Amino acid sequence: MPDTNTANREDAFGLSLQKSNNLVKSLSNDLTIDSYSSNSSSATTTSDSLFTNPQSNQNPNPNPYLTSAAISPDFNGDGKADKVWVNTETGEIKIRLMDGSNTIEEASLGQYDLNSWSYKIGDFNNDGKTDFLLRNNSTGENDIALMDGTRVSSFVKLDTVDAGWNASIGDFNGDSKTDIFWHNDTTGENAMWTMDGTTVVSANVLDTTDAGLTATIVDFDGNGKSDIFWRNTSTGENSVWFMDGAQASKYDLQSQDAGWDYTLGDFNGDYSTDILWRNSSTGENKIWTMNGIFVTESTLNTLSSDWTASIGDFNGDGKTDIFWHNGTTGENTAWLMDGGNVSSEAFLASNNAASKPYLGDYNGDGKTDIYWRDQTNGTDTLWTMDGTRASESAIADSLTSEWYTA
Ligand SMILES: [Ca+2]
Ligand SMILES: [Ca+2]
Ligand SMILES: [Ca+2]
Ligand SMILES: [Ca+2]
Repeated sequence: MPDTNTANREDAFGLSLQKSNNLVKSLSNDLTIDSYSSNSSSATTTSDSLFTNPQSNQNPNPNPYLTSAAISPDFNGDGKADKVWVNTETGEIKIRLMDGSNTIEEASLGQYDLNSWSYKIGDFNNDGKTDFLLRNNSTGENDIALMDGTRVSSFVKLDTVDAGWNASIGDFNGDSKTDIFWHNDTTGENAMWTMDGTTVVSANVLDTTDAGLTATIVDFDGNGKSDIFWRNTSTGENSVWFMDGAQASKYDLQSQDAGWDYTLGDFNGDYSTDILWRNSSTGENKIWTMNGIFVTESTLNTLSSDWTASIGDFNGDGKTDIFWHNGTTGENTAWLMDGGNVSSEAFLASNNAASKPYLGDYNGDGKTDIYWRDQTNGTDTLWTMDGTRASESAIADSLTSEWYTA
């Protein structure tokens, strides 16, 4: 799942999550607690599942991680990545439908108090058009906005979930409709809402996890049902819950010490989530190619801590590639990946070191492009990618510097 670390994006927006010790009020109906079988030997339950084909859309890239409207914003379902913008002074949220470097339509979703409201994207009704989950981290309110282009086709208030709970999106039962996983960072409590459009079909309480674990939504066995990757960022311990709806099969994974951060991708194109590990102090990089709980580790070249990795697929072969930007020198390099090996590496033109790359397929040709945001003066550019070749065009109507994007 390329660049889905929404927590980081929200921090960039100043949409910080407010933590509290409040107890959950509204999750306790329809209580189903799984029997806990730690590290049981029933691995076959996960590897036998068939891959569920996602909602087909107009983007030719074969990999659902790169084309799914639940993961990459595409509000009109034309296979071209769109953009969400947040004005940090007024709280206005705006979406722009993109066609390459051109904005074909723009609309405001209104103004929100960014101290309390945050959003996640998903596709709750599986129409191939990105929707929003809006959450107020102070009051616990939750709203779903189903989108049809720049128009909100349906807006529904869901039950309130107390502050302290964080929502993650995934598709845990493989019906291609986004579900909501809830985790309370303070108490370690977990719950899941299985969704059908704007309806909560079932609300289940899951087992409580130890404090200090971070949940990331993955699909390590590639069966089209999202799984939960748990990492203890202090001890470096890792584990996974393979999900089938609200049923969790739990396994430990090998540890990776606390100095390592991770980015998700699918480097061998088998639709199972892989992990790019980066040690930001030593600059070391490695890939875990995942097949269920089986890890194949490959060591990549070391790059100094000035370099930041982003994930895309620049040659459109369904295998995610790695784009590196040097935040000190402005240098850029792309690694085309074949599993844990770099099949092609090229230095690209340097640009403004402070510019930030936002990856998406803005022209819908199946190859990930790079939107460069210059936050200081709002002169943005698009690099249309074809493998390791980049063609630059100006974004005609860049937004002013108080606007931030994801
Ligand atoms: Ca679009
Ligand atoms: Ca939708
Ligand atoms: Ca590729
Ligand atoms: Ca493209």
